[in-house]
Amino acid sequence: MALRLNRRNFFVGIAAAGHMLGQDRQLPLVNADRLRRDIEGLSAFGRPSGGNFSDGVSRVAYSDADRAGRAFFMDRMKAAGLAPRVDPAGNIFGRRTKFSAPNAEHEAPILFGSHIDSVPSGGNFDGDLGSFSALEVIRTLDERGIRTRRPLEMVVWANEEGVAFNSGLAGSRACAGRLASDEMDRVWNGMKKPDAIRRIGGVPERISEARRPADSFHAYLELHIEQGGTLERDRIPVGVVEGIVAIDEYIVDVRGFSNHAGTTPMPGRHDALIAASQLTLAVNEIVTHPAGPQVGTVGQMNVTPNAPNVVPGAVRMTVELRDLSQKKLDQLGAAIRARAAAIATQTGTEIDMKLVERLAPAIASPKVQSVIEESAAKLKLPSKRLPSGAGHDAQSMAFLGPMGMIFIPSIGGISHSPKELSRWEDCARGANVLLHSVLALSA
Ligand code: HGY
Ligand code: MN
Ligand code: MN
Repeated sequence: MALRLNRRNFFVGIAAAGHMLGQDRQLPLVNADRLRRDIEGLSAFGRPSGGNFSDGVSRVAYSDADRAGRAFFMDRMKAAGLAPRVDPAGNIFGRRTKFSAPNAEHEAPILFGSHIDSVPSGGNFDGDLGSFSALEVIRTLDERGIRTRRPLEMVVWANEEGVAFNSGLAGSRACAGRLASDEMDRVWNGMKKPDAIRRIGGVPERISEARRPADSFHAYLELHIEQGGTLERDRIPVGVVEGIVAIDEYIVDVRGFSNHAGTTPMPGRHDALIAASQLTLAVNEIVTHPAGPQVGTVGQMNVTPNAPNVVPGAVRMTVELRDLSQKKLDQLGAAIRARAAAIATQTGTEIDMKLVERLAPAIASPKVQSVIEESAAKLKLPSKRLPSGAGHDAQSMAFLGPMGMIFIPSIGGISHSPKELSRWEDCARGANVLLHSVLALSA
């Protein structure tokens, strides 16, 4: 039987449905399906062969997968009418200049985006959500014919994860003028840093031109998955980031003496892996006593010669420390260094501990935090303020101007893993909060 509705009832029903969804039909909303399709499309670049979306991705910066993923992203930008610009550091920018006021092109833009490089065997939401949501915001404004009083500039940062060259936020630090003096001399997996930057369309000889002056944007916004379990535990769909932790990364070289595993008596061995193992346990003990929000991780360890019948002669390992307080990281670093010296003496090895990366903590702008909260409220979405235990390009941008971050829940608090997962409904909600925060800041 055909469902017959008279015209008036039909429109009353539609309006009620719109209102029931908790969304005023006048509010512009992103196209959730298109956002999902883009994130799923990107996930193919670096996917394990024969795998599917849930098998995660390895799209390490400067790799072939990263190059292919970036090309895919720039094609989507062009399809949306943007002209992607790759800066000398390899960051991808897209600028929207549909203004509501004359001379608006001279106003400082709203800058928003994230990254699309991943850790090895990572997930398909870390960075990808914020990057494609930035593009989706621009597409939605275009479709709704909305003009803004400021330019809007989206960005995909290069090498946020820092797996390549052991130094993260590489593209956004170049933008913020925060590159280390030896940064361009570094070699990683046999690849020189300038060659890596060229691989993604950057111009290392002109990397200083990637730098932007302070206040070159009105505000910076980044949507990101929480990568922790707070929002899921509290059943809150939107996180308003108060601040981002400081990160210290050390490379530790342990030198012992390689020898025959069968003919070298246990006493008197100079086993580099024994020393490295004791140091790994010491890091865990020092960081957890006294208990606190600080974290410490030995995530990478290379043993030389790494053969079952040879006493390890050398070990290179990383020690990564994080906390909102740089002072606390300094104290932890000193305690670990002292313990390393004692272990070296006990094991007859030499241990060098070198600080290779220091990312300063960053406080989000109170004004931008309020804008994010008000945008969530406008969309009838509960929100809560929380710190970020993960590092983000937003902490580079904090050196140039006011920044804010929007979080959505990570299922099980899992990230940097193929099991990283967020609900598509939460992705769309986060993108809508980004959309309305951009509108509020560019009004
Ligand atoms: O390691 C981090 O905190 C970020 O995901 N790059
Ligand atoms: Mn990230
Ligand atoms: Mn990450």
